[in-house]
Amino acid sequence: MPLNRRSWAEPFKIKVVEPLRITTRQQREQAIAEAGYNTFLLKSRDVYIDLLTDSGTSAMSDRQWAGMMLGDEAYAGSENYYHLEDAVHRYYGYKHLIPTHQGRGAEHIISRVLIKDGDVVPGNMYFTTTRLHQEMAGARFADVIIDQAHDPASEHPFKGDVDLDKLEKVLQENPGRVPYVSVAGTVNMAGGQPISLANMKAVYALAQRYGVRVILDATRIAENAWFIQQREPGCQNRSVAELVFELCSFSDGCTMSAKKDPLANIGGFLAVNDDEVAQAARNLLVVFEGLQTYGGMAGRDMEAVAIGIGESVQDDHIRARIGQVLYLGDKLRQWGIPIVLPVGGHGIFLDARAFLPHIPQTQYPAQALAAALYLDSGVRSMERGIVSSGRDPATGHERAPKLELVRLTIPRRVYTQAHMDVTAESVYSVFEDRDNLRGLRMTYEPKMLRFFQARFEPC
Ligand code: PM9
Repeated sequence: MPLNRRSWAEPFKIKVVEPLRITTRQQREQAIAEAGYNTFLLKSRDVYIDLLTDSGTSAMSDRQWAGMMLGDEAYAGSENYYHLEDAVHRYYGYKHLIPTHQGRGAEHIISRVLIKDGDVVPGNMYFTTTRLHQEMAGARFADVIIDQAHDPASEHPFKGDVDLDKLEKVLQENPGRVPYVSVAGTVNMAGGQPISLANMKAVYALAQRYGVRVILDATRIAENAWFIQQREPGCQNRSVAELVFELCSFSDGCTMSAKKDPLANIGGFLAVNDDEVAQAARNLLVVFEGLQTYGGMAGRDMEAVAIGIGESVQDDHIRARIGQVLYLGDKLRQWGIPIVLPVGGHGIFLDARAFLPHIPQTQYPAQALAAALYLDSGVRSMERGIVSSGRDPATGHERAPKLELVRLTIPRRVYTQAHMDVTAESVYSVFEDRDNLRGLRMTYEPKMLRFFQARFEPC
């Protein structure tokens, strides 16, 4: 029989390996109980396949490792800072680079520079650290993402799009009180869903009409560009690098966690075009992060980020990276497991409401599902629902998001197709046993970003 199938494979081969430890069910029962049923509190040595996050967990390339040996650890004016500045100019196009230790360092600085008490920041769905820094600087976040983003079953191709009517309403109702529009590429909390190029352009034009800046969260912008190449009419023959550059051109600056797209284990930056904003940001940088030419990074880390940025926008890389996520998603979908559709860029998001309809949101179904998956196989995932959403600072009430999700996040260039198979089989096995799962009660609740350290026990 003629074989007309053509598979894709990763555009790399493996040079260094790290052994994994497989635990028994009994060991996992003890580990998750000691961790207060919070996967963030597990020890990594008790985890088999770690899908907690794609943040800082990438495998670096041989070129990045070689670059680390060229770290210029000068306090001021490190050579690697200038390499990173070149990469930021070349691939994203912004004028000023303000290096930070990671993404939230950049969010802290830009929020303090631009936000005044009582301001409103509209954005395409919140992200935990981004919104918290906006709130701590005195603003209220207003969600202006399209409604489909809140529906796990909607197959809209660009669920990260901003609803322009919602945005215009916020701009009209709050004259002089909107410091910037906060736009994210591949919206994390919506399931890694992209914003279209046309929408990004329209948001920028609308914001400009009101004299308001646009600040892009460029953390996963290369993944966003790949979806545009695949789905947006007229973009099929454009490279991911070109699309990334154009997306950034519809903003006045960006925050970046270099731990995601740029394939580094630590690092981040703020990049802006405005000279005065850059100056104010550098003034705060030296107080909270470090000198203007290293922020929070060692020279060697800046080099790894500079090289990683170039690798992150290569079409072959992104095709394989998202291809692996799609592979896992297809398997789960074929088996009837409820996941957020379409499959996003950095992971599979299980729809815990549909998975565990008998557990009310007040008993943290996504948190319970993440714990159950760990118990089944040692696969570590993350809650992205009511626990992550936290409490409204004005009322003190829990914010109950429509999306109650468990994220299986795929680190870049780390796991193989076989790891995806093992993961899918474990999800299936938990799905079969779903009627026996119980909810959780919170026994310790930290004040801020509670999902990182909260503790639970079974109801
Ligand atoms: N994201 C993630 O696992 C790391 C920890 S928060 C649970 O998804 C966006 C879109 C992110 C993000 C981090 C940050 C902050 C900003 N924007 O972690 O501070 O996904 O480098 O970046 C995490 P840093």
